[in-house]
Order: sequence, then C-alpha cells, then structure tokens
Amino acid sequence: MLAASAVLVATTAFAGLALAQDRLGQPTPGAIDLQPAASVLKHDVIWFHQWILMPIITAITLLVLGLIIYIVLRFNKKANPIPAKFSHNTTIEIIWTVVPVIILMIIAIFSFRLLFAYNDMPKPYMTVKATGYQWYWGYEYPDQKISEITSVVLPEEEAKAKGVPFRLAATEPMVVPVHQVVRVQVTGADVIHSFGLPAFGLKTDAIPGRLNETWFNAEKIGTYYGQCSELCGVDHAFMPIEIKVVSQADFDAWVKAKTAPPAAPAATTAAAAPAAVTPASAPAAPAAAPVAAPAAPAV
Ligand SMILES: [Cu+2]
Repeated sequence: MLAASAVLVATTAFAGLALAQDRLGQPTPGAIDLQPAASVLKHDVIWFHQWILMPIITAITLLVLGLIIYIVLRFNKKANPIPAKFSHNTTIEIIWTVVPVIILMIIAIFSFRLLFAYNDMPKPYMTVKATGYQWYWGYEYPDQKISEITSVVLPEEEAKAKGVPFRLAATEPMVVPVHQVVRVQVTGADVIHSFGLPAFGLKTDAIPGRLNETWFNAEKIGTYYGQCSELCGVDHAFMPIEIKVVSQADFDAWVKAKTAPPAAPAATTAAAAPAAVTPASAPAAPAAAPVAAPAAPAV
C-alpha cells in the first residue's frame, strides 16, 4: 500500500512537472520529461510512459531499494553473526522468474498496441518524402508536384535576429496543413539519418535504398522542431527538422507560390527562344521585344 501510494505520488509529480508551462514543439530549458503532444499518437506515447512505464520503474526501484536496506540492516555481521548455510530456495526462484515475465507481458501488451497504432495509418491527405543528406534534409511533395526543397540549418545570426532556436530552425520548413493526416516517407541519400520530431512522436530511420513510412496529424497551427536522430557524421547536430503547421488556406497559398514558375528565368527563356527564330518570321519580333526589354537591365 505504501509502495502503491509512493508510485502514485511520484507519477503525479512527474506529470505535474511536465505540464508546467512546457513549450509546444520545442524543448523547454530546465524541463524534464517528454515534450507536450501535438499529434494523436504522441498522446498515447505520453500515456504509455506516464501510466505504464513510470509506475513500473518506480515500483521496481523502490522494491529493490527496500530489499537492499533490509538486507544491510538485518543481515550484517552484528545483527546476524551466524549466517544460514542453504544456497537454493525453489519458491523464491520461481517467483523471481515468473514475476518479471508477467511485468514484461504487461509492458508488451501496451507497447505492441502503440506500435500497431503507428502502423495503422489513416488515409493520408498528402505525402511528403523526406530525404536525409549529409547534412541537411530534402522535402518533396509528390501530390502537390513540388520537387525537392532543400532545408538546411538556419545560421546562428539569422536565428538570433528572428528569435528562433538555433540548430532547430531551418531555412525552409516542411509546410503542412493542420488537422490532416500527413504521410512522411523517409529515406537516406548517403548514410543513415533519422527523422525525429518529439511533439508528433516521430522517429523513423532514413536508410539509403529503403523507404520507411510514418505519419502524423497535427492538432495545432504552429512551428515544431525536431532533429536528425541518428549519428550521421560531423554535422549531425546541424541538420534540424522544422515542420510548420498552417491553416488549409495558408497551405494552399504556399503550394501555389511553390509551384508557380519563377518569374525571372521564364522571361529570359521566353526572350531567348523567339530571338533565335525571329530572323525568319517578322511578326514574332515585336512580340518578343517587350519581354526582352525588362530582362535586359537585369543582365
Ligand atoms: Cu543525419
């Protein structure tokens, strides 16, 4: 009973610390425990940790501590001058084999339930292919026909100026809509990286020649930070993952901006192509002229 209440006190204290004004989507200085959840599965991860793992760990630690204290006091040379001579006790040996098996089975039931939940991806709204490189990330949006966006660490000066965390902020975030299932296909281009983002409970290895899959459904608009979570070389600490969750309208606008043909190169190619043909066809020349004119001062 005493042990049970101690477990309860320890767990609530731990949960209380975690809830005390933790920042969403990034680490909080001085905080312990898991980052607050911002996606469905992360809630289950926190529940599993808080109500299954922590109580079991606390109970076992207290039990072992109690046993050690009891042995030290009861069986020291002074208190127990003549030691017992037996070396086996079948009952206790069966107990200390069976009880851990039962504990592991309890953990396994909840652990597998969570693993299956990760595997059972709901119908995704969209897919992002995240490729790990030495040392940056590439985000490709096949559904939106956006070819790979390169996302590197935001330099320290720029991060400071913007007031965002250095080594977590990226030059180009992965932009996704809120309340939508996003499938992330994860792969590596050179060595093994890992796509990890605590607030969404993500951690998927990025392995060259292999396409891994994970998913999330962001609950709130905001910016969420993660990091490469597999030691991948000297700049391992400098390939952050930034996911920007925006409203559907903002996402559509972002897609439009990303898919719109860039203005300057279009003008030059349009100007260059007719120029090559103009000598033969007279009417083409005036049409090409206005396009070519604004391009000229730039070059
Ligand atoms: Cu890496």
